[in-house]
Formats: sequence, structure tokens, C-alpha cells
Amino acid sequence: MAKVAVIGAGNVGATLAHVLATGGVPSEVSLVDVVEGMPQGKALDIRQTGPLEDSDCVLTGTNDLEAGVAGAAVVVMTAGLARKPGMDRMDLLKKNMEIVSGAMRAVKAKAPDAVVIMVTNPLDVMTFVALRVTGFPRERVIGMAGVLDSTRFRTFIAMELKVSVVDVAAMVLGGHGDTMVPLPRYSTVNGVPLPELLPADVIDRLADRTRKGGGEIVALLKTGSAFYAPATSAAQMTEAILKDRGHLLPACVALEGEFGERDLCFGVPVILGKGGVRRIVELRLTEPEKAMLKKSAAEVRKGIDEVKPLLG
Ligand code: TXD
Repeated sequence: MAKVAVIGAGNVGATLAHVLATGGVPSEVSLVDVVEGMPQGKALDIRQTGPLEDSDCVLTGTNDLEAGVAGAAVVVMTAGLARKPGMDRMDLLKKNMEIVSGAMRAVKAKAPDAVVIMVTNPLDVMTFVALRVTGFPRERVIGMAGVLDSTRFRTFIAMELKVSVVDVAAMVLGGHGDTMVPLPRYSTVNGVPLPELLPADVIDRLADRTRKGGGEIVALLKTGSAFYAPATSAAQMTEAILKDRGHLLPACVALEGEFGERDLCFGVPVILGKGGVRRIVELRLTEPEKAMLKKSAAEVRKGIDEVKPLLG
């Protein structure tokens, strides 16, 4: 059985550790954070759910990055800073880039065969940074955003139609931000495409709510951002890899010509299994869909172009 390392024991990281322990897929979960005592305390607390949840998963917490990631089959990167007063966007980008680079150097040294799942924002840019710093093949550096954006779209579709969420599949591609591209034609209720079930204006409303899904929760919470659905999304990707299940889901990967893009980390459909991305699935798109995806790619490229000179 396998070890999963979760870097960052904040809201997403700790919730992910709990979801993974409950699911019982990894035998070991290591929580890593810079705050002294915090990952140790949370790991012990989660471990004490084991007897109640029928889980023998071994959870440990540490402040030692290298020891925490050593030998992990999957590393999930959730560490990062939120913007503080007086910090501009570029300051934050630089700070998170430093955090991601430091963590990825440790992964390269101590978990050279790991699959890395990036969660830290700005997601597409940080996935690019992780890919560069580890030097891993693109199959093993994957960003989590599409699963979350799709599960939000699925939820809104189920709420609107009053159908079970288990029947709803949805596909959201592109960058993790306002330009993401929900694809109603590739979203179905038990095989029936969405445009057969709802009028265009209602679909547009649900797609728009999905695009603003993160912001809606930030506005309600007032401090911090969503973490239950993000953590569960990262858990699904982790399980797809550890169990070699072969889930087809949208994820952020480096493109090398697919969808007409290259040198860009971007959300596209992939099949995930052991070793990470088994295959990138290219979809036939209409002209308006292609235009939306192009616009989203241009937005992500701007962010990546900002960090490229900093990466040397
Ligand atoms: O869809 C997505 N990809 C996202 C991304 C969905 C939700 C959250 N998203 C991003 O994930 C969010 O914008 C942040 O960049 C990360 C983590 O979000 P979370 O809500 O968990 O943030 P917290 O609670 O602030 O936790 C961050 C932790 C905190 O405990 C810090 O002490 C720790 O990161 N931290 C570090 N840990 C280890 N090593 C270093 N260097 C470090 N620096 C900070």
C-alpha cells in the first residue's frame, strides 16, 4: 500500500488528509506544514477518527519537508499564502512561487517517482512552476481545478433539474478562473446531453454560476476560501492514481500541441491512472467553444509568461 504526502496542513490539506484516511486507499498519509505542532496535532486528531471510521490509515504530521515527502507515491501540494494587506498580486505570486519551488525541490530529491497533484493558486501557473522545478515528465505533474469546477457545475445542474447528482456528468475545461469553459454539450444526465434538458438561458446561468463558484463561497465565508469540495476533488484524483482506476476527468496538464497549444499548463480532459496521466483526450469543439478556450489559454499564458523569467 502507498504513502501520500500532503504539503500544507491548512483547510484544504487537513480536510484532504481526513477524506483520504476515511476512504482507506493510502496506508499512510503524511501532513507537512511550516507551523510548529500544527500538522502533528491535526494528524493525531484525524488518526483518532480511525476507530470510528474503520480506518487503519497511519497519519503523521511533520515540519520536516524532506522527511514528510520521502518515498511518497502521490504528493498533493496545498501550501501557499493568501494575499495579505499591502501585498500586490505580483508579491503574492513570487511568494507562492518560492513556496512551491522549495517544496518541489524536496519532492525531486526524496520522492523522485511520485505523481504530483498541484492545488496551490494560481493553479495553472503553479503547475507550470512544479513541472519546471521537478523536471518530471508531464504525466506526473497535474493540477486540480477541473474536477472542482465540474463538480460545482454538476451540483448546479442537479439542483436545477431536481435529479440525483450521481446521474450528472459535466465537463469544464480551461484555466482555473473567470475564463474557464463549461461545456454543456459534453455534460449529461445519464447520457442525455444538457441542451436536450434545459433552455439555453438557464444553461448559461448555471455555467456563469460555475465560473464564479469560488468567489460565491469566498463572499459567504468572508475569511478564507472553499475547502470541502476542493479537498474531495484532490482525493478523487489521488484515488484514481493509487487504485489505477482510469477516471476520465478534466485536469491541468502541460500541452504539447493538443488543443492547438504548447508550453502551457491548462485544463483539458485526461484519463488518470497509475503513473498519472495515461492519455489526454482531445475533443471536437464548435467554433464558439474553440474561441472561449483560446481566450482562456491566452489568459493563463499571461500568468505563465510572468513567472518564466523568475524560473531562470
Ligand atoms: O481549485 C483549486 N486548485 C483550489 C486552490 C481550491 C481551493 C483552494 N485553492 C488554493 O489552495 C488556495 O488559493 C491556496 O493557494 C491553497 C490552500 O488553500 P487553503 O484554504 O488550504 O489555505 P490555508 O488554510 O491558508 O492553508 C495553507 C497552509 C497553511 O497552513 C500554511 O502554514 C502552509 O500552507 N504553508 C506551508 N506549508 C509547508 N511549507 C511551506 N513552505 C508553507 N508555507 C505555507
